[in-house]
Amino acid sequence: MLQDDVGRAAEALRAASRVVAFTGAGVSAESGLATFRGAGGLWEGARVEDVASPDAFTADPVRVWRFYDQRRANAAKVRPNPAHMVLAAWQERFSAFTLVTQNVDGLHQGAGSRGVVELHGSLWRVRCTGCGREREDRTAPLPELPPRCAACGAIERPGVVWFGEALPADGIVAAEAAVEACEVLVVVGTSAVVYPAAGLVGVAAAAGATVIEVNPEASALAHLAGVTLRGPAGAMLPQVDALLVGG
Ligand code: BV8
Ligand code: ZN
Repeated sequence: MLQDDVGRAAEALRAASRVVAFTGAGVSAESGLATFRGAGGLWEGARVEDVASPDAFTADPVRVWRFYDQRRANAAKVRPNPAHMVLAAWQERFSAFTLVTQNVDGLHQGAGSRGVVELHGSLWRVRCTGCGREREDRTAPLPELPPRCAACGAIERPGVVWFGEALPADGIVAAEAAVEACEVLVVVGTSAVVYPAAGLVGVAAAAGATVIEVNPEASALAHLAGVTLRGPAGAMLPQVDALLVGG
């Protein structure tokens, strides 16, 4: 029964001092942002994997930028939901709390989370394909596509990690260290099919952590979860938090 699961999740968390949260697109669903695979993962009839790739960008930078400009405009219009708020509050609740996200929407930071490990980069960062200069840019929509580097004039790309690209080394090292040391890993709103990010769940489980899955559906790694909260994060996480606050 769900209430028992919420109680078991709270019990595991109450006993923990080192906690990691690992999130995917589902944590932003209740803010109004589409997920990748729930929404059929299609954009203009193409699979996201086909648009979010270096080859697609080389072939047609404007088409890829239209995809990201649309997502930036969508993300600029929405606000963090209660799931983001609880995860931000948990940085004070546990002596060691690390938030690792696959998301690029910046909503965790909008909720007050600090030191977020963004494994797949950010919609709000732009990088020059010529000189590599990286900058923060919150303009939505962008005045011209593709944007051009003020320093060298080359076209700029979204500061995200595309399929076939390496994840930021510092991010993956920090994430692996955190999941290896944690007592509880809370996996929120991810289908857990994209690697190497999804590999973090197996690392935590192998290191003996209790894995809590928060997802209305079973992810590909649901079998690793010791506790399952089969519901939307915006409802589930506040229920767990209420039991933590209640002591
Ligand atoms: C790399 C950034 C090598 C851009 C993204 C075959 C097998 C295994 C791996 C591979 C393979 N073939 C290729 C690979 C590698 C590939 C990969 O894993 N492919 C998958 C598709 C099989 N990985 C890569 O290419 C990675 N790079 O391997 O490089 C390398 C190494 C060294 C040197 C050079 C190269 C790069 C992966 C990163 C790709 N970039 N995004 C952008 O966002 O535009 S990935 C993309 O998927 C997003 O970042 C997203 O976050 C991520 C994962 O998706 P989810 O977040 O899980 O979202 P999804 O829609 O899938 O699921 C949503 C979930 O939420 C669902 O479960 C749903 O039930 C749930 N939900 C819905 N509502 C709610 C909810 N949960 C809670 N509450 C709710 N209300
Ligand atoms: Zn440049």
